[in-house]
Amino acid sequence: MIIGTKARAPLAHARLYGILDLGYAAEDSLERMAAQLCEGGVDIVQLRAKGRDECDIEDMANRVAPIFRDSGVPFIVNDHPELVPSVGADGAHVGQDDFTVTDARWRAGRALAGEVPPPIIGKSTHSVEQAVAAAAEGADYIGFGPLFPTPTKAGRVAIGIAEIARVHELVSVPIFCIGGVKLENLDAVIAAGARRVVIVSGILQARDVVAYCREAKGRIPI
Ligand code: 3NM
Repeated sequence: MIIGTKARAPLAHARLYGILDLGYAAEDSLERMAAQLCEGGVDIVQLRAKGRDECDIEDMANRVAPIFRDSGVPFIVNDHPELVPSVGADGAHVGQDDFTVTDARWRAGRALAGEVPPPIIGKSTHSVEQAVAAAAEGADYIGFGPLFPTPTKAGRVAIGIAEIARVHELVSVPIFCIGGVKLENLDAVIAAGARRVVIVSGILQARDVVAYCREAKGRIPI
């Protein structure tokens, strides 16, 4: 297992977070989609495969990890921090009902403690209070949303964009605004104070994934 040094590009400068979500990306297209996300300029990427067996997720992660590593794009595994060492990922993302940040970090780093940079641990948050708590818990970054209703996370109440400015005042770790973000509403999300976004279905359902990523990234101020 090799951890590429380029994959440690600072999270602090990340603006566009892409997710390789099996709800949209066909399993046999993973390598192609991964390459397109890299070509489009995503700054960080996650593999999200809800409902899939851990061994299948490990296989899929092993297929795409070298692509992200070669492009210097930090690679995050959703929900399964224990896979981080075996697939050579850079970190894991956990939800509110999953592991604590401390537990996720331990699971993600225990096998290689001391040999590689500490894993990046991100956490989903759905309110300003949860965002503050996740930062206090030691999350390296947070997701904040869903801003808008989205089929990618069906059933979760949208929190809107009014709290984006306040969460940026209170939380100093990188905040990735997520949920229903598309090119159509990206300017409004940025005007509300977002500095970083996650776009899932907008990117994965685009006719031209590379162009969509480039357009989105170009609209997020440096
Ligand atoms: N997490 P899309 S919203 C995976 O609010 C995910 O924590 C969310 O997908 C959260 O860009 C979401 O297709 C779905 O709306 C984002």
